[in-house]
Amino acid sequence: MMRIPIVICLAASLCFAAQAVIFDTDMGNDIDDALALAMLHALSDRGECELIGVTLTNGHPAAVPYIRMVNRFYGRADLPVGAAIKQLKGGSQDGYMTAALRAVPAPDAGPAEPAPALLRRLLTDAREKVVIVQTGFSTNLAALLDSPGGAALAKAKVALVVAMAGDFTGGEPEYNVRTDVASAKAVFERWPTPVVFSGFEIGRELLFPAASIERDFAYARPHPIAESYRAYQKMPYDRPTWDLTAALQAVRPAHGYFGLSEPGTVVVESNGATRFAPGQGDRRYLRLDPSKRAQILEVLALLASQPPARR
Ligand SMILES: [Ca+2]
Repeated sequence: MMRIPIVICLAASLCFAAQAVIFDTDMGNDIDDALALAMLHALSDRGECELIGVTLTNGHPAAVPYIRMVNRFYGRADLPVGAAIKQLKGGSQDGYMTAALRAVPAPDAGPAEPAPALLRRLLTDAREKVVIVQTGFSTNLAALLDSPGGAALAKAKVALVVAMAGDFTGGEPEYNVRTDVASAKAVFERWPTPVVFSGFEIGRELLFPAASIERDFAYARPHPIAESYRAYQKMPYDRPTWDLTAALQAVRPAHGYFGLSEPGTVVVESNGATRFAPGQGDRRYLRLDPSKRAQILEVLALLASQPPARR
């Protein structure tokens, strides 16, 4: 009589799989993508998620080697990386990648497969539904969505997309949207799963402290993320945490860091402005309670600076 529950518990613990996450990023255009990638490695080390791949929408040639270098630092040298399929105007910058690769050299692992092909493969192979954190342009998700069987695959294998995109208070065309308007329109209006947006107004109100870069990343020198941050702008500077907030919400949706809007639909205007309409639909956007600002910033800094478990 006593044995049965023990066996069930053992089986359950062996079967437990952390939430699989794909990070879709325009790494290199701004520094928050690098901090968000560090967070996803830390959250994977903690068993809170499993980062299963990184897909790029920045077509700069340093982007794939840079992601591989960071993955190697965090003990995941074999993590699949998908290359961007186009170089978008204003979206193919090298804000820090070459500088960081000089500081933290990594072996050249050769060419990477195209990002939409990797997305398709990861989703096809996934046993459970995957969460996609999209912190760049919508190019890859749109390419998957409009490929044969792509919409059905997304519906079957994606639980949620958390996208850093849009502006839900000011209405200005946000960078990730206006850099590839057609793809953003396709994904935000037609993607067949719920989408949660961390709009421009969220990360802008939560500035990553330069002091954390100097203090919390000192356990490794050189540290790829700290070297990237120092190369991106003249220190000291505090940078908005746009992409970090999307990663946090994707992996810890139940922690209540952010409020959520009512559900509705998002329309993308031809200039890249996003317009939210409450009602029918499964799009929501994050809301920030200013009294939680210090708590959220502390969590973001702790996770982004967490030493690798696997080195
Ligand atoms: Ca980004």
